[in-house]
Amino acid sequence: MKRLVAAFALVLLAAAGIMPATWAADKTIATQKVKDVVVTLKSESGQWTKGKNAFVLEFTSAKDTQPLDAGTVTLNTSMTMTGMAPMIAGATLNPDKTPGRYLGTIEFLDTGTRQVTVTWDGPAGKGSTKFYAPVR
Ligand SMILES: [Cu+2]
Repeated sequence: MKRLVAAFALVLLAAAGIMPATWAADKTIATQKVKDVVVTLKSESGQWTKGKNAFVLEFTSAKDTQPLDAGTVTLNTSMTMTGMAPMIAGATLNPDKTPGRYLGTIEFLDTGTRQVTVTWDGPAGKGSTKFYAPVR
Protein backbone atom coordinates (compact mmCIF):
# COMPACT_ATOMS: atom_id res chain seq x y z
CA MET A 1 0.00 0.00 0.00
CA LYS A 2 2.85 2.39 0.88
CA ARG A 3 4.37 1.67 -2.50
CA LEU A 4 1.10 2.44 -4.24
CA VAL A 5 0.86 5.77 -2.42
CA ALA A 6 4.46 6.57 -3.38
CA ALA A 7 3.76 5.72 -7.04
CA PHE A 8 0.65 7.87 -6.98
CA ALA A 9 2.63 10.77 -5.48
CA LEU A 10 5.16 10.46 -8.35
CA VAL A 11 2.34 10.60 -10.88
CA LEU A 12 1.01 13.76 -9.23
CA LEU A 13 4.50 15.35 -9.19
CA ALA A 14 4.98 14.46 -12.86
CA ALA A 15 1.58 15.92 -13.70
CA ALA A 16 2.49 19.10 -11.85
CA GLY A 17 5.66 19.34 -13.97
CA ILE A 18 7.93 19.03 -10.95
CA MET A 19 9.54 15.75 -12.00
CA PRO A 20 11.94 15.83 -14.97
CA ALA A 21 10.65 14.71 -18.36
CA THR A 22 12.82 11.57 -18.16
CA TRP A 23 10.11 10.12 -15.91
CA ALA A 24 7.88 9.88 -18.96
CA ALA A 25 7.44 6.29 -20.14
CA ASP A 26 9.92 5.61 -22.93
CA LYS A 27 9.03 3.40 -25.88
CA THR A 28 11.58 1.25 -27.67
CA ILE A 29 12.71 2.33 -31.14
CA ALA A 30 15.20 -0.51 -31.57
CA THR A 31 17.04 -3.06 -29.46
CA GLN A 32 20.16 -5.11 -30.21
CA LYS A 33 21.98 -7.86 -28.35
CA VAL A 34 25.76 -8.12 -28.73
CA LYS A 35 27.21 -11.01 -26.73
CA ASP A 36 26.17 -10.17 -23.13
CA VAL A 37 25.25 -6.56 -23.82
CA VAL A 38 21.75 -5.41 -24.76
CA VAL A 39 21.58 -1.95 -26.33
CA THR A 40 18.15 -0.31 -26.37
CA LEU A 41 17.24 2.89 -28.15
CA LYS A 42 14.15 4.57 -26.71
CA SER A 43 12.21 7.77 -26.89
CA GLU A 44 9.02 9.19 -25.52
CA SER A 45 7.19 8.68 -28.84
CA GLY A 46 8.99 5.44 -29.78
CA GLN A 47 10.13 6.85 -33.11
CA TRP A 48 12.54 9.32 -34.64
CA THR A 49 11.13 12.10 -36.75
CA LYS A 50 12.54 14.73 -39.12
CA GLY A 51 14.12 17.57 -37.13
CA LYS A 52 15.50 17.49 -33.61
CA ASN A 53 14.99 14.38 -31.50
CA ALA A 54 15.65 13.59 -27.87
CA PHE A 55 16.24 9.94 -27.04
CA VAL A 56 17.61 7.51 -24.48
CA LEU A 57 20.22 4.81 -25.02
CA GLU A 58 20.33 2.04 -22.42
CA PHE A 59 22.89 -0.69 -21.83
CA THR A 60 21.82 -3.73 -19.86
CA SER A 61 23.21 -7.20 -19.20
CA ALA A 62 21.65 -9.95 -21.32
CA LYS A 63 22.16 -12.32 -18.36
CA ASP A 64 20.35 -10.51 -15.57
CA THR A 65 18.90 -7.36 -17.26
CA GLN A 66 20.87 -5.17 -14.83
CA PRO A 67 22.24 -1.82 -16.09
CA LEU A 68 25.77 -1.93 -17.53
CA ASP A 69 28.12 1.02 -17.32
CA ALA A 70 29.19 1.33 -20.95
CA GLY A 71 31.68 4.16 -20.38
CA THR A 72 32.29 6.28 -23.47
CA VAL A 73 29.42 5.86 -25.91
CA THR A 74 28.90 7.17 -29.45
CA LEU A 75 25.89 6.98 -31.77
CA ASN A 76 26.16 7.84 -35.44
CA THR A 77 23.67 7.47 -38.27
CA SER A 78 23.97 7.22 -42.00
CA MET A 79 21.46 7.06 -44.84
CA THR A 80 22.41 5.96 -48.31
CA MET A 81 20.63 7.88 -51.06
CA THR A 82 20.84 7.05 -54.75
CA GLY A 83 23.31 9.26 -56.57
CA MET A 84 24.28 11.12 -53.42
CA ALA A 85 26.88 10.91 -50.73
CA PRO A 86 25.46 9.22 -47.60
CA MET A 87 23.72 11.58 -45.20
CA ILE A 88 25.55 11.44 -41.88
CA ALA A 89 24.20 12.58 -38.51
CA GLY A 90 25.78 12.05 -35.13
CA ALA A 91 24.22 12.30 -31.70
CA THR A 92 25.27 14.24 -28.65
CA LEU A 93 25.22 11.83 -25.72
CA ASN A 94 25.48 12.50 -22.00
CA PRO A 95 25.42 9.94 -19.19
CA ASP A 96 22.25 10.07 -17.10
CA LYS A 97 22.35 9.69 -13.30
CA THR A 98 21.45 6.00 -13.72
CA PRO A 99 24.45 3.90 -14.83
CA GLY A 100 24.13 2.48 -18.34
CA ARG A 101 21.66 5.16 -19.37
CA TYR A 102 22.57 7.95 -21.77
CA LEU A 103 20.51 10.93 -22.86
CA GLY A 104 20.94 11.90 -26.49
CA THR A 105 19.89 14.46 -29.04
CA ILE A 106 20.15 14.15 -32.79
CA GLU A 107 18.88 16.14 -35.76
CA PHE A 108 17.66 14.64 -39.04
CA LEU A 109 17.27 16.77 -42.15
CA ASP A 110 14.84 14.36 -43.82
CA THR A 111 12.90 11.14 -43.35
CA GLY A 112 14.06 7.64 -44.31
CA THR A 113 15.74 4.60 -42.82
CA ARG A 114 19.02 5.21 -41.01
CA GLN A 115 21.78 2.75 -40.37
CA VAL A 116 22.69 3.37 -36.75
CA THR A 117 26.12 2.58 -35.32
CA VAL A 118 26.59 2.53 -31.56
CA THR A 119 30.00 2.07 -29.95
CA TRP A 120 30.99 1.78 -26.30
CA ASP A 121 34.22 1.52 -24.36
CA GLY A 122 34.25 1.23 -20.59
CA PRO A 123 33.60 -1.07 -17.61
CA ALA A 124 31.19 -3.17 -19.71
CA GLY A 125 33.98 -3.79 -22.23
CA LYS A 126 34.50 -2.49 -25.73
CA GLY A 127 31.98 -3.12 -28.47
CA SER A 128 29.85 -1.85 -31.29
CA THR A 129 26.63 -2.70 -33.03
CA LYS A 130 24.77 -1.64 -36.17
CA PHE A 131 21.02 -1.63 -36.73
CA TYR A 132 18.37 0.17 -38.72
CA ALA A 133 15.91 2.73 -37.42
CA PRO A 134 13.35 4.67 -39.45
CA VAL A 135 13.00 8.46 -39.38
CA ARG A 136 9.34 9.31 -40.05
CU1 LIG B 1 18.50 11.56 -46.72
